[in-house]
Amino acid sequence: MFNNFPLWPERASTMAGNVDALFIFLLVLSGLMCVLIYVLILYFAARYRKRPGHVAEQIEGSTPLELTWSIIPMGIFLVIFFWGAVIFFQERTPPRGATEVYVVAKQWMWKLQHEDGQREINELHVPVGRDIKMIMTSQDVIHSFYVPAFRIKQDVLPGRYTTAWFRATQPGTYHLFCAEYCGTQHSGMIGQVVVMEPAQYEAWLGGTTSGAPLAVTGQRLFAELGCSTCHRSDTQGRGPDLQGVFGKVVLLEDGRTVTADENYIRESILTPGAKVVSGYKPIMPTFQGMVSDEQLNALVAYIKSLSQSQVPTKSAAATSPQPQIQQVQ
Ligand code: HEC
Ligand SMILES: [Cu+2]
Repeated sequence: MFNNFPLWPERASTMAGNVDALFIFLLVLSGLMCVLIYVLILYFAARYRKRPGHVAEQIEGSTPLELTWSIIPMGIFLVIFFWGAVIFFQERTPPRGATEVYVVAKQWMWKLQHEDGQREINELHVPVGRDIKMIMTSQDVIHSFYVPAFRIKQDVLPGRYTTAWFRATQPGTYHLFCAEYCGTQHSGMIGQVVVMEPAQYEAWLGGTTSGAPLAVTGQRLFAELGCSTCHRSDTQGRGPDLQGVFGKVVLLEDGRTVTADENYIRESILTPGAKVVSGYKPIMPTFQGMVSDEQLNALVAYIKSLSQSQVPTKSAAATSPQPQIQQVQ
């Protein structure tokens, strides 16, 4: 609609149209209310101006009037609330089978790790039309991952994961900003998201030196750090078998339950005492300070890969039916 008129940033994700539609609705609604109020002020100022022989008359309550001005605004606000909530949940809920990219923010750069082992700095290459889920953490202070063309912005926090997702609809190069003031070079903490046609993307994947897939790096670390001495699939292990743990509900020693997501795995490695699995002794040592955020990501990716159902193969991810999100252009 406004593609050649820079009133809005480009729209390059499935979410962008939805966000803009709500934004335009709010803008038009506020504009109309503003006009209505000012027109009435002017009209009443003229209509009821001070004139000899006219005395103001106090109106003492009117139930129909009060009901009208309560119910109509409430209806309008509920529309805004539900519309906003629907978009919020769409943005919060990464579709199943999304391709995962791990993001580590630090003063002042973005480090990205692909499932297949490619690593990038301040650049993220993705194919058009595929759901991408970012699992993000910070090495130091709070940053914020902001891609205006996708209408996504998510704070990136030290010590835990936050996630965001998008599906790009237009090949091109888009700005990536840090949107949380994070120190002297904050304004320089910029990058780009390069959205490519699938064929081009395959060529890029092929032409980029990649290490082992992230889960394989994680498996190697799992052995090197000695995790495998306690976590074994035979009964000899002093720790629980991690096969199939990811995505499951875990019963804890103190009776609580917790879903084993990325944050749980991360916490289990850094602060094992925080949530002790039922039936086990809190003997697992902390690995705080011994593993970098990138290595943690690899460990998480490996533990995830042990739950096969959670890790669809590349082709399955590409062909599985995706929830269609209504797009307003
Ligand atoms: C000394 C033995 C030991 C070592 C070494 C060890 N763990 Fe553990 N781990 C345990 C025990 C015991 C538990 C269960 C009690 C608890 O939750 O603290 C556990 C729990 C876990 C859990 C939660 C499992 C669940 O079923 O919910 C994860 C994930 C985990 N460990 C990962 C790791 C990783 C990754 C490493 C290596 C970096 C590692 N562990 C090293 C003993 C160990
Ligand atoms: Cu920053």
